[in-house]
Amino acid sequence: MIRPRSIGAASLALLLGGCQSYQSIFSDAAVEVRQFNTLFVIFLAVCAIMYVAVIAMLIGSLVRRRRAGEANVVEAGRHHQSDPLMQTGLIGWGSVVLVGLTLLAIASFFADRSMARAATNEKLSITLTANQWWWDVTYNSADASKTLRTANELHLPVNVPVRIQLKSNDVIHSFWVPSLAGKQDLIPGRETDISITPREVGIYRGQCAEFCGTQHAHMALSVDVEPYDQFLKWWQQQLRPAAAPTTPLTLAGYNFVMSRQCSSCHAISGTTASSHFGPDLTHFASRRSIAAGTLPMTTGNVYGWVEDPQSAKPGNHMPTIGLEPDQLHAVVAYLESLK
Ligand SMILES: [Cu+2]
Repeated sequence: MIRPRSIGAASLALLLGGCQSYQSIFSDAAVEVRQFNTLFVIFLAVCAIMYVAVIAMLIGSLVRRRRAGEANVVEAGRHHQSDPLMQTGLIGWGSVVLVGLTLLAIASFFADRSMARAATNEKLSITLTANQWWWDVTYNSADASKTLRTANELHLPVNVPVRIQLKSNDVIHSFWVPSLAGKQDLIPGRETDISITPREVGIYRGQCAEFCGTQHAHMALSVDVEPYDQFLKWWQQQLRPAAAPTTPLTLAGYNFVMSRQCSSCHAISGTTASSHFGPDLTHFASRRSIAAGTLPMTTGNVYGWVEDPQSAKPGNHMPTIGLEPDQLHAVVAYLESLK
C-alpha cells in the first residue's frame, strides 16, 4: 500500500530533482535566466499582493454590507453602481489592479531593455537550424575557414555573450535550454534569435519546446559551457577534417559510407560526402548522444541505431538500409573513428 507520506516524499524528490541545473528554470547559470527569474519573482510578488488586496476588499465589502442591514437594501429598479459601498469597492479594486499592472509593465520594460542590450554585445554568432527531429549547428565566422558545422550539440564559452540565430527547415520548433534562457520559436521562412551569456561552466540540456511531430520528444541537444581556452581547443579540433581510415575494417566502413545511401544525406568533412539533409558526421563519435539526445553515445547504441534507426526513433528520416553483419561492423568501426 502506498502511504501519503511516501507520495509526498516522492513528489519532493521529483521536485528537487527537477531543480538540478542540468535542466532547470531555477538555475543561475546564465545572465538571461537570472533576468527571467528576477522578472518571475516580481510578477509573483505583485500578483500575490494584488490577489490578497482584492480578496481583502471583497471580504470587507461583504462585511460592511451585512452590517449596513436593511438600510442598504437596493430598491427595486435601482442600479448597483449607485450604491456607495459598491462604488468604494470598485474604486479600490480598480486602483489595486491599475497600480499592479503598471508595476508589471515597468518591470517587463526594464527586463526587455536589459536583454536587448545583451543581444547587441555578441562576441560569438551561431546559426541553429531545426529539422524534424534534430538540430543543425553552424558556428559563424568572417573567416570562412573557421566556420564550423556540427549537430545536436552546442559548445559555449563561459562569460561570453552569444547570439544564436534560429531557423527552421520544416515546421515550427522552439529552442529552449531552461537552465540558460527562455524559449524562442524557430519559424519556417523567418529568422529569430536569442542571446545567451553563460555564467557557470557545466553541461545543460536543451529541448524542442513546440510540438513538431511524432518524435518531438526526441529532439534534444546538449550545451557544454566551457572555459574559453577549452572552447577554443574544441573549436580547433572540430575544424579538422574527418580522420582518415587507418585499419582495413574502418576502410571498409568508409567505402561503404561513401558508396551507399549514407553519403547522400550526411556530410563528412574531408570526404566526398557533403549533403546536409541529415546531421554532419565529421566528428560524430565526439558527441554525447545519438539522434538528438535519443540514445547515449555507446558502441552498442551505434550498432543498434545504424542497423535499425526506426526502432529507437520511429518515423525519423533515416531509413533502415539492411546491412549485412560484416557491413554493419565496418560502418560502426568507421563512425566510431570519427572523433
Ligand atoms: Cu518539437
